[in-house]
Amino acid sequence: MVERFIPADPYPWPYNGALTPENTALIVIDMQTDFCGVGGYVDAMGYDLSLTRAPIEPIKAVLAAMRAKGYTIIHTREGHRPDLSDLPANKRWRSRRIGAGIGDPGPCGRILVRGEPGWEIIPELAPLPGEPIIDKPGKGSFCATDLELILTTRGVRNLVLTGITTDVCVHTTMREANDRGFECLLLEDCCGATDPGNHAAAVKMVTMQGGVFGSVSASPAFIEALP
Ligand code: C5J
Repeated sequence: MVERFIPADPYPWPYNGALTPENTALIVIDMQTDFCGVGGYVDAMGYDLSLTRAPIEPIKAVLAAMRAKGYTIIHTREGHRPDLSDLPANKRWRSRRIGAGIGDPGPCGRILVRGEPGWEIIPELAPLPGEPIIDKPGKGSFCATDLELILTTRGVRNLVLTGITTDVCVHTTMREANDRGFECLLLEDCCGATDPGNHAAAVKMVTMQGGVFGSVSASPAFIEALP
């Protein structure tokens, strides 16, 4: 096997140099109107949308590069069934405390409810036919989904993580994946958080302990080195 690495911090990724379109997938997490669009969940909470919109263009570039080379592309969406039977009472209660009640009506339809306009992936990063979309009720992409089954069925061992928000759904997914033995790379400019300090801290956390959850790179270096 020819070893291939992406320049990354704290180690060139993946750890074993086994990087091919067959064993590696891009995961684009929750690039939905509810998290980065006017009138969505994050907007209703009063956070700065420019922070969660910042990764759109870098993700677009990574998507194009990985699609062109035949890598697996997977999208996720956070959302709940219309009857809210998969919405924990405490999650709803907390969201209502800050004026963005999950399941309540808003300018983009019912907040974080499957099938509503706000729940859709933004048009700029729309999935192509055949790209799996994982619908998840929680923050992690492995909880109550078939993501792990899809990855193992395809022989995927390496995950490139992008999306929003860095400190919540991206981090939870990265931790879940790492605990399952997947080799993870976070692309820092392809993520965004509702607070710049939280983004920076979430990125830094990954680099501790020799790469406690994997390694960190950025889209220009990643695209340049992608085999
Ligand atoms: C949040 C997410 N922040 N996609 N969800 O509630 O990170």
